[in-house]
Order: sequence, then structure tokens, then C-alpha cells
Amino acid sequence: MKIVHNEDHRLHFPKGELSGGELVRPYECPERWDYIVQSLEQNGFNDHRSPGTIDMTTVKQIHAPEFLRFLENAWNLWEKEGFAGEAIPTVVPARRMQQREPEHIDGKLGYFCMAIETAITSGTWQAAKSSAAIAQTAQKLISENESSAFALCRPPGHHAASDLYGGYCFLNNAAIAAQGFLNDGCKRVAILDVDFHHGNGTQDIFYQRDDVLFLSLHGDPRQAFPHFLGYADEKGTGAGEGFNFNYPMPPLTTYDKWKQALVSACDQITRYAPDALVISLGVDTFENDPISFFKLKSGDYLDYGSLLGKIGLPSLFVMEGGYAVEEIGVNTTNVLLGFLNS
Ligand code: 5XA
Ligand code: ZN
Repeated sequence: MKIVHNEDHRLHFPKGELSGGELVRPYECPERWDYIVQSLEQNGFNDHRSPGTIDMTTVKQIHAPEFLRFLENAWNLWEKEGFAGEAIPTVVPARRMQQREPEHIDGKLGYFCMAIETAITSGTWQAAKSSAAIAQTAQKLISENESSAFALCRPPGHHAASDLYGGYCFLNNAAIAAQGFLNDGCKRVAILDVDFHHGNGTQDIFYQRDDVLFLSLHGDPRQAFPHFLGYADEKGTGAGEGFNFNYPMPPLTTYDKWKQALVSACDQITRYAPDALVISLGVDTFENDPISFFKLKSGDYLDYGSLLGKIGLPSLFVMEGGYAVEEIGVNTTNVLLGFLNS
């Protein structure tokens, strides 16, 4: 399996994340990437590729122009104000307020943000673009006949909607890849999100469409981030009705229960008969993840990787979350090994 990545992710590493009322060292850090690469190499994944240049035409099919303009200019506008820290919002357009993009950067940040733990820094836009290019390059490999590929994206993407960033995400790498598959001739694509957190951005992007089936296994939003999307009764609307499946699960969910949801999601995918599968791969379902509450063990990732392989579709893995930094490598690698050995 080819692995696509580069070093640009290091350009995005905020000093602080707002967590528990404190500015802490971000959970989403470059070492995550280092541990994954190290584990992949130790396990024989030696076919590494660099991303090509980003295809903005496809990105613009997923993200709104005003949002892309905001991401590109946010840091400059912030610096121009003379602010000493990193760019984080302090005000959001809550219920019964105007939904209009303000001129001042303080207002713009709140307008485009869905979760304020995520700071923007000088290198964020370049890192986000490279991350999307990684997903696009891996998608192209599959469109050109590889049966699988791993896009080692950082920053992740699944919380980013067409015009929202947050939850460590800026551009929705999985959605951009799915659109790339469609542009390259696929009629239908499925996105299976196995990250601990609901892929609210991906769901929102495809909610009214029937050419992309979206399925997400995640912590119940009553208890877990992102809290405001991810309920089981969200099924899609309009042409998209019946093409969205959520599997929220409670605290302390172990692999046997999680696997039942996965099997049901795999059945739905098989019924949909897509031409390609995108897997939003987060390993924050791990029992020792510091910000999540499922109880999967390292060996479980091998097992579910093999269930994914048995679906038998061209499959693109796109990296999302996972913050038990020392185990992120083995857990990610186990999914890919299970997939290849299915
Ligand atoms: O998959 N999403 C994440 O891992 C980000 C969670 C952010 C919680 N503040
Ligand atoms: Zn997550």
C-alpha cells in the first residue's frame, strides 16, 4: 500500500489549545505523525509518495469561496491587528444573531468557527492545503488503479464543513477525496468515518446528496464532541435522504459492541455498491485516548481492518484523529495490516 505524506504538517502546530479552561499543549501535535511513520516503516510499509500540487478546482466543489478566502487571509489579518497570540475566536454568531461575515478578524474567526480549541497560526493555511493535496494524491493513485492507499493527513479534516473550521480541522480531506473520485468517473462513493468523533463536516457537506453515502461510528453527541450533530435520526434530506447513517455509542463502549455497528455499516456500504470507499481513519477510539471514551484495544484494530478489507472495494484511508501518541502508530498500522491481510 502506498503512503502519501510530506513535512508541511509541521507548519501547523499551535502553542496552545483551549481545554478544560486552560491553554494546554495541543493534543493534535506533529509527534502523532512521527509515531505513525515510524510504525509503518517497522511494519514494511516502505512505499512513500509526496503529494502533488493541490487541485483547487475540486477543493472549491467542497468549500465555499468566502471560507477559502478567510483561511488564506486569517493569519495576515490577525497579525495586522498587532495581536501577540495565536488566532482564536472570542465571539460566535449564536441563536438569533446575524449570520453575516464581519470585516474585523475577531468577527470572521467566530463566523467561520465550529469549535474554538483550534488556533490558526502563520503556517496553518499551507499545512491545511498540503494535507488536502495528500488526500488528493492518494485518491488519484486509486483512480489510476491502485486498490488502496493511505493519506497521512495532518491537520485532519472531518469536522470541517463547507464554511466551518474547528475540531483541529480546516479543509475536509476525506470529502475532497470523495469528490475527486466522482470527478474521475466514479458514480457513487461511500465515506465510512471510524474516528471516535462524529464527522459533522463530512455529513453536512453531503447531507443533501445521493452520490456520496456517509456513515459514522462515534461517541454519542449527548456526551461527546462535537455535541451538536451525530444523532441516529439524522438520515439526510432531499436527494440525500437515506444516504446518511450515524451510529452513536455510549461511554465505555468496547470492541464487541463497536464491531456490531461496524458490521451494520459495512452491510449498508455493500448494499449501496459504491465504486470507491473513503475511510476517515481516527484511532481515538483507543482505550487510553486522552480525550475520548471508547475502549478499543490495539489488537481490535487488526480485526476491524480485516472487516474493511472484506468489503472488497478500492479503499482510501484518510488520517483523522488519535491522541494516545505512543500507540497511535501501532493502532493505525494495525488497521492497514488487517485490511491487507483480509
Ligand atoms: O476527530 N476529531 C477530533 O479528534 C478532535 C476533537 C476535538 C475536541 N475538542
Ligand atoms: Zn476524533
